[in-house]
This record gives sequence, structure tokens and C-alpha cells, in this order.
Amino acid sequence: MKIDRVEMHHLELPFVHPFETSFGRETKREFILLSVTADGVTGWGECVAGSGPWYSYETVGTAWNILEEYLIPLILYENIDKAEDIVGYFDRVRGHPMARACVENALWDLVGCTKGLSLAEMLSAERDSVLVGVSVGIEENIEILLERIAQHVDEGYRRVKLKIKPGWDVDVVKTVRNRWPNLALQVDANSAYSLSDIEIFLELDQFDLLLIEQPLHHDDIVDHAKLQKQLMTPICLDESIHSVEHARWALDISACKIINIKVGRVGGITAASRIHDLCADSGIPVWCGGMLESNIGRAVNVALAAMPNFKLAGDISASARYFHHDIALPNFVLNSDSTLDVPSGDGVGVVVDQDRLAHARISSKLFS
Ligand code: OSB
Ligand code: MG
Repeated sequence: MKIDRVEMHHLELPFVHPFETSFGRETKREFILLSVTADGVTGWGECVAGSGPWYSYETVGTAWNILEEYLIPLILYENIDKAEDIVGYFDRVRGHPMARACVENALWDLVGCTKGLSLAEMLSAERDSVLVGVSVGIEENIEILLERIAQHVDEGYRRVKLKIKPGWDVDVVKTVRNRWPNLALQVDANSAYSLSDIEIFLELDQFDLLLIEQPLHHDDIVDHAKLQKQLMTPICLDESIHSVEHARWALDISACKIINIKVGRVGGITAASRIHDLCADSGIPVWCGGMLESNIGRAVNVALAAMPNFKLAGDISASARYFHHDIALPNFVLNSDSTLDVPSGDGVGVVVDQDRLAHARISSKLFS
């Protein structure tokens, strides 16, 4: 396949409900959508970098720059037959995993559409549907939080993740646990704590949580290993794992018992699938994290989560939890057993709606 056309779109979609984490509150998703065309077939890839450097140093601005200056010129007019080959093209590029991943994602979609294969088939994924949960942001007060959780439980979500931060942790988790004694519950601190907060973690350790996600520094594994030794609850790393090597290093020193895999954070589907395999060989379960994606990114997450070592529910909620008018269709709908169906269409299995894309677009740039 000779890549003869690449287009970047800068988009903005308002959230159905604002999303607050320990690093801030967001009311809309700003992101880049990339299309890559070869022989008249187009593949789409979503870049999960956010509007500011809060979750990661990558932003829409840095990703746009890395894409237009370096990544797109490296692939335009090249002959690429397998999406995995992109890893070699981008060998020299240090960092910027979210920018790299969106090109690779677009190529997997393109290859799938060209060959008549779904992404799940290309990944030898096994399941037709995947177990999912919902990530609930920090709210103004506990009453509003309880109302939102009740709504999600009514919708059919059987696993809930609570965002925590200093001042919104032990009491909140205790109240939620008392109200739903049997709910599968986990927490995500997004690096808001340090080892000196051990007393808080010892208290959280009493609530039968599935896991505590990324409690300490966003680039740390050493302190996480020290903390894991003192807790029964598994620590799950998110931010600290930006590549296959980081996953191996974390496992080598027992920094966690579970890994959250996000395709964008680790630099693409190839890296995500290698981390999946590495963890499977080491007896470490993984689950698929989310970045409040549109249906294009969500479709990738659902296919990935159909791989066998994705043992815990993913942060992959139904489309309606995020946006009123997603830019790709069909929407993902929650089944009564807290699962989403894995798309079986070619490539990622969802199709960009040009009218909706035009409506969400701030700007675009064409390379051909
Ligand atoms: O830490 O998992 C996280 C969203 C944006 C940035 C970081 C995270 C999250 C989520 C949302 O928890 C998960 C979702 O997409 O539903
Ligand atoms: Mg997280």
C-alpha cells in the first residue's frame, strides 16, 4: 500500500458531563483525528493527547507539531504492508507515544479495510464482547457522586472506578462501599500522593478494592514497589508505563500486580499487544484504560480488550456516557451483562460521519 494522502483534523466535542480528576476538570474533549489513504482506502486514527500537559506531557499542540514535522513526512509516499512495520519507521523518534500511536492506529484500520479483516481478527482477539466499567470523576460533593454512581449502576455497569485526590479519598470510598457492599470498586489517584501518605493507603486497603491505580509519581516505579509491599490491595500502574520496556522494568521490581494498558500512552497497538503478551507470560493481569475517546479510539480499545489476558473490566463505557454526537458510528451500547460488543466490520469497525466531523472540526491540514 502506497500512502498517498494524510489529513489531520483538530476536533472538539463537548462532554455529556464534565470530568474531574486530581489534575483538573474538563468540559470538552479536544483531540486530533488522523486519516491515512492508500489506493483509495482510508484508515482513521485518534490521538488521545489532551488540551494541556496534565495527564501526560503530550498535548494536542505537541502532537500536531510532531505529526506534521516528523511522523507524517516519514510515512507519506512510503509502501507499507503491515501496520506493525510503522514501529521501524518511527524508531528514531523518542517519546511522543500518543502522536506515534495515532498514525499506527490509522494504519491498522487502513490495513483491515484493505484486506477485509477486523482489528480483533488481526489481533487474534478471542471474545465477541468485553467486560467494561465506568470511571467516575470527582464531584462537588458526596451526594452528587452517589447520585451519579447510582445512575451508572442502574444503567448496568457492574464495575465502578472512583477518581481520588487528597481530601477526596478515604471518606468517599467508605461511603460508596457502605452503600454498595458488593460492587466491584477500584480507585485512581492519577499520581496525587507520595509515600508519606502511607496512612491513607492503609485505610484504603480495608475496602476490598480491586486495585489502586497510579497512586504515586507519574514516572515512578521504585516508590510504587515499596508501597505495594505494604498493601494487600493490588497496585495498578497507568501513567508510569510508557513502553514495553517500562512494563518489563516495573514487573522486574514488583512495582505493581496489574497493568492498565492504554494504546496511546504506550505508543501504539503493537506495543500494547506486546505488553499484553509480556504480562500474560508473567502472570500479571491487564485491563484496558480509557482516555475519554471518540468512537474511533473506543473501537480500538474494545478490540484490544478482547485479547485473552485482559482479565479485568476496561474503562470503556458506552458512547452515550461521553458525547451526544460522536464523530463515528455506530455507537457502542452497554449490554445487560456490563459488556460492549466487539465490532466485526473491517478495520476498527466504526465509520466516520462526515457531517458530524465537519461540525466538530476546528481546523485541518492535508498532506498529499
Ligand atoms: O487516568 O485513567 C485515567 C481519563 C483521562 C485521562 C486519564 C484517565 C481517564 C479516565 C477515563 O479514567 C476513562 C474513560 O475513558 O472512561
Ligand atoms: Mg488512570
